[in-house]
Amino acid sequence: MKILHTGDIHLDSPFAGLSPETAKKRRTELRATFSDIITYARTESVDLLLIAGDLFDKNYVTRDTVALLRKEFSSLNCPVVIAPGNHDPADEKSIWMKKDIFPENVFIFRSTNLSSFFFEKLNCRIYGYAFEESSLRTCPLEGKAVENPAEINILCAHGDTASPISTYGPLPAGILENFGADYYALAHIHNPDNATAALTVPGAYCGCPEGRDFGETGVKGAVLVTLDKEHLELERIRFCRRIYEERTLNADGAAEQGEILSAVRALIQNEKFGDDVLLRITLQGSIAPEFSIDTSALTEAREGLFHLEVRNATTPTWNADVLKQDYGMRGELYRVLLPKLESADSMERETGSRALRYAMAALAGESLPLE
Ligand SMILES: [Mn+2]
Repeated sequence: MKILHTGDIHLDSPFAGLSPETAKKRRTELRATFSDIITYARTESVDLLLIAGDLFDKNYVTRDTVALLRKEFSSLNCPVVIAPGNHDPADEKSIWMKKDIFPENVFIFRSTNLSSFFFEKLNCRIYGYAFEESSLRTCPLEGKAVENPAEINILCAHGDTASPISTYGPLPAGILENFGADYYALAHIHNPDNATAALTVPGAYCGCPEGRDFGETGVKGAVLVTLDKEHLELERIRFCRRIYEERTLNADGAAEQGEILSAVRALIQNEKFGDDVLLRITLQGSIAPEFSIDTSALTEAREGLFHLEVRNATTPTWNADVLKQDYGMRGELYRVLLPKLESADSMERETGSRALRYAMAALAGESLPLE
């Protein structure tokens, strides 16, 4: 049988950090990506669609989104199983508790207690549970095992394998192993590769189908699972329309805006980034203190990209002799910090130079990322 395993879709996400127009565009694209997932499930004739939580970003859902879900789920010939997560918990007010919203092929877990749906034609039982609020401190699988090992047993759940004391539905390895499912369809960790590789049971984190900020870089999608009692095959399918990428650029010794602009352009060209990319470039290295980089002007190198932002994390190089004789604010700062800068204690020297970097950046109207 074939299963499409998705989750962490976060419909109606705010896409903070983008301009209001771009954010609106991204919200529309995210819906289109969700529709692509449904279309894929239909055209590939999957037997089951699993949504392992966080279908919505917040537990209030726009009318358009509800209409979209009804339309898309109705278009499928297969069951859809949903296990609400920490962002869209099954509390009393949630859409999950309303009657007559979803078509008959949609099966929803509504309690933190483990339960299951059995699909006879597939000889397959889907176990799962719901978050009932934005946190879940216990593991609903604890002390449990599948009822009938002869069936194909699958867990569809939102949870955290990273820590046994997680407040997002801890899923300790031992408990998963003892449960004995043939596949664990998990969601919650948006960058799924490491968490999936660390699993000691057959399963995967699906990851989010669209990155939503620079914490969610790289290609995103869902997992196509082909399985029977003896075989399990996983394939990651790309669904994302856009990709977040981060790069650093060494601006050491740069003396003018044009140099940095060229370097930014070259980086974009070398990486062959296209209009599906949202790129953040962080400038590093030391530059002359009198040169103040205009990061917003650098975004003119954006052409061809969907979005470009440049962060300035360079540090100014100071000429101590000049600073000593500077009777302005910079020189005064230097003289105040001098005992620290020349201290025999290396910690003191470090504190002094860090204070000087921040202060110099502040005087230049820039902010340095906190160290
Ligand atoms: Mn999520």
